[in-house]
Amino acid sequence: MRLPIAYIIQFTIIGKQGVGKTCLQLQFTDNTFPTVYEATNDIEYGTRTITVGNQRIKLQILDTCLPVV
Ligand SMILES: Nc1nc2c(ncn2[C@@H]2O[C@H](COP(=O)(O)OP(=O)(O)OP(=O)(O)O)[C@@H](O)[C@H]2O)c(=O)[nH]1
Ligand SMILES: [Mg+2]
Repeated sequence: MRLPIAYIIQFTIIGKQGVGKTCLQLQFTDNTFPTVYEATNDIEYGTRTITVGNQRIKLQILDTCLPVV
């Protein structure tokens, strides 16, 4: 039987434009690397569930275009 999700942890990736935020997110959640650069205009969202010990943890990753000051 599949273990229930014990925790949900949300991460927000921020950083200057073009530093690789979207690539980092897609590599982590989809195991893909975009071949064409396309600037993020809003917020993208991906998830990945990992198991630590006997607990399943869902990681929610938000990819943003928030300005960094
Ligand atoms: N060499 C190298 N290039 C990378 C890496 N990660 C991303 N890039 C390249 O950097 C460029 C920008 O990547 P994105 O992931 O779209 O960057 P971003 O921070 O999401 O950009 P914005 O959405 O415009 O803020 C792309 O041309 C990627 O191919 C890396 O680890 N190494
Ligand atoms: Mg982006």
